[in-house]
Amino acid sequence: LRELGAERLRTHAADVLDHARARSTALTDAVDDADLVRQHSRLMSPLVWDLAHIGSQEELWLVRDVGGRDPLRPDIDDLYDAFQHPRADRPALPLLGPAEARAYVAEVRDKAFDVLADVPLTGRRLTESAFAFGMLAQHEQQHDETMLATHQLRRGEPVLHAPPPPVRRAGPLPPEVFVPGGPFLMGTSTEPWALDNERPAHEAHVAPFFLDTTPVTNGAYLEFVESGGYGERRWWNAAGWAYVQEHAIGAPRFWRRERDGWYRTRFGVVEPVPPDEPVVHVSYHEAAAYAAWAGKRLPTEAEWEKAARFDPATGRSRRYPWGDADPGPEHANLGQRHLRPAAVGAYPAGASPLGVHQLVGDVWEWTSSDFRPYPGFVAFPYREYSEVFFGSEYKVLRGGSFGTDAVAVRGTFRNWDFPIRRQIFAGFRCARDA
Ligand code: AVJ
Ligand code: FE
Repeated sequence: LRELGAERLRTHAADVLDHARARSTALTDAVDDADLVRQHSRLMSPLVWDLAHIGSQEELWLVRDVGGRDPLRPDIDDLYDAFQHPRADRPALPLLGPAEARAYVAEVRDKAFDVLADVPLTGRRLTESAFAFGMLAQHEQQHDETMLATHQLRRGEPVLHAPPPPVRRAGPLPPEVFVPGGPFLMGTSTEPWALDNERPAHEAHVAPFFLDTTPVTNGAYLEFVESGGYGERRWWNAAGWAYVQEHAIGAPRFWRRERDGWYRTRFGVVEPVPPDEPVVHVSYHEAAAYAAWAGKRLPTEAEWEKAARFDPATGRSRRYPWGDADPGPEHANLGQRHLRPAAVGAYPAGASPLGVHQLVGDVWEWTSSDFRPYPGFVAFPYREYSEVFFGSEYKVLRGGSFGTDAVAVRGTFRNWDFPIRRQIFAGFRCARDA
């Protein structure tokens, strides 16, 4: 950021905020007002809540905190505080309506741009203020991914459209890649927009292991389904077994068996399950059960990160599997450019030095790790961003999905969710000890 200089930094911050807002607008303009205020699933907020929450956080963190400006709507702080109201209760709140929410986020954005134009971007303020703008762009993009997941849960005619992802370009790939044991640098102390939970950089050790070259495909997962894997107790941990029994789960979310094969619903389109695409919409428990059935296990997040970032030629950890360059369309399926994961082998330019493919983009990948702080963790700017979630309740997911924007994913980026969640764009790959 220091290298960019204050003026280019202002332009860059404005660009990523504009990019996020164009996406939020597209996701909320795609449906009518009745649909915006409806709760499509108890797991999700009405889309109109996400929209006004994006504005509310921007008001709190940029307009009031960074800018020191007067509050615009102090009366609605509580409505859009995610800790005050669980998702299931949000439709009953006296929320801003669609027109009010749109006007509110526009007004906040005007003020945030005033702040961006004035804020001193020098010395210590440079890192802190620039971070705040990057954090808000990431926050909005994370809610955009959540809104995309809400779209996937909504019933009705398709309203979102995008070109298909690239097809397989890589030649034949080995099923697994060997990852050497020993130390590597995990996390970051230098990535300017890294969130608190990605910091600080520290040495981590892994034992030598094998990692799947690509995420597990629908075709491979179907073998587990068809061989009766969901009904065999031995592949499941106690919580996972209870969960699939109670909810009568026998396949990934959004799959349905017809007389002539398996179909899935994807943003309102019903289509045959494509065998070469990474499986998506599986819980941690399903991922772990598949891995056990396959004679493997899920990778830890340290293993995932070593495979994604470690360059054996230099001993250095890269920003991304392909190097230090920001993600381009040739590297990874990100940013809702496509409305589905790409077939395995579609991104040879995005492979890591060890030859692991599609670590970034396509599907979030479940790891076996609980969400915990790195040694030396310091919460900032708020304990509520990460710290309150640390513990054994949440599992870490890595790498981002087709619905994740490039600003909100890195080789160090950590996402987390409950091990039963399936509405997120999550898949997995397997590992085994060497
Ligand atoms: C990092 C995706 C788990 O959506 O709960 C959004 C991101 N934090 N608003 C979430 C987030 C505050 C967070 N995840
Ligand atoms: Fe939020």
